[in-house]
Amino acid sequence: MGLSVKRLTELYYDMYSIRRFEEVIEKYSAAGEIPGFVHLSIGQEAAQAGVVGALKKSDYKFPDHRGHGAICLCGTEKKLVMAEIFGKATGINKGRGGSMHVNDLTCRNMGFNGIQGSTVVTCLGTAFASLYNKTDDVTAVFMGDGTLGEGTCHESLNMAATWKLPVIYCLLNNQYAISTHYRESHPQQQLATWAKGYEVPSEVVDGNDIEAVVEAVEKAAVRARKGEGPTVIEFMTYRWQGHFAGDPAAYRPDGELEMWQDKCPLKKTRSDLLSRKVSEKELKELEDKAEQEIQDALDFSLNSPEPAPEDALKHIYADFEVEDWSCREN
Ligand SMILES: Cc1ncc(C[n+]2csc(CCOP(=O)(O)OP(=O)(O)O)c2C)c(N)n1
Ligand SMILES: [Mg+2]
Repeated sequence: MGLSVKRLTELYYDMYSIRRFEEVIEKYSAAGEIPGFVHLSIGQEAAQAGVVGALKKSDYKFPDHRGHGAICLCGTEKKLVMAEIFGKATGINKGRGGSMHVNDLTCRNMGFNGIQGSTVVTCLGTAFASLYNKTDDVTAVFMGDGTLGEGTCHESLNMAATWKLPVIYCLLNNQYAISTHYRESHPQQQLATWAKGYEVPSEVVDGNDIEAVVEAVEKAAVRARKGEGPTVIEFMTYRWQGHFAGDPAAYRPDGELEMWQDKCPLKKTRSDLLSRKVSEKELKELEDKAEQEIQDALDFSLNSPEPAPEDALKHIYADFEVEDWSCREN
């Protein structure tokens, strides 16, 4: 099938900009400018941009802890996402969320909470809401190979399959859960076969090939919107950095990183576009535009204030401030 040149070019922009976004986050994290743990998604751009790019704005997305890339593409301005990761008052969640808790319900980025396997369950709620309210919004949940070991994944797939809920399980198999290779912690050669026990269709996709990612997600979304239930898609990919920013990843065998860097999703799409007659000049202009967008996001983040100490208890609970707890004492 293949995507149009226009669409592939837009997706290349998305991938390039989230790569630059993450490189900036890596640099400032190393410099101690970003509070807390940061999990980078460099190398996984095709899976992140392809999943979000294949969905509608009103489809629910549940990013995971390694989700900056997907989060940036759900519709929130990148500068608001970056300022959030810097813990600044101007961040989309006013600096209360940080790297792992960026959410923006206006574009149905439903956020993460730091517990692996938790959103695999809570995402059933939005999927059920679509069914109950008869909308055609699907729910896409990101999960890693390691997360699949959580019992919640089985409970979730069991219920989604039984109730034919419109869920797309986006299983990003980046080979490792912290330092453990997936073949050391799962019996399957390919994790997608996990779905067979629940009679749910599943597919293994080259997660570094954006066209393959989009095609698989679109197909799963069509099924889900027709009421045919969930799909599991295993995207084979790799994170170039260690588990968290600063992890030297000493557990990886020699040459493995380089092998995956050869399969860089940006490099592949760039050369596909060149072979489809997009010029070097056009691509360079696009890349410069992305560089500028990320530079602007960085300037905004660095120049933004920290949350004020006197506001520390604000914006933590929905609809009421901590001070309002007094009303519950009676
Ligand atoms: C319930 C739970 N157990 C353990 C952790 C600690 N932890 C955070 S990320 C992670 C590994 C996740 O691996 P994977 O699902 O493959 O995602 P990846 O980090 O590779 O993107 C673990 C064990 C956690 N956050 N929650
Ligand atoms: Mg993993």
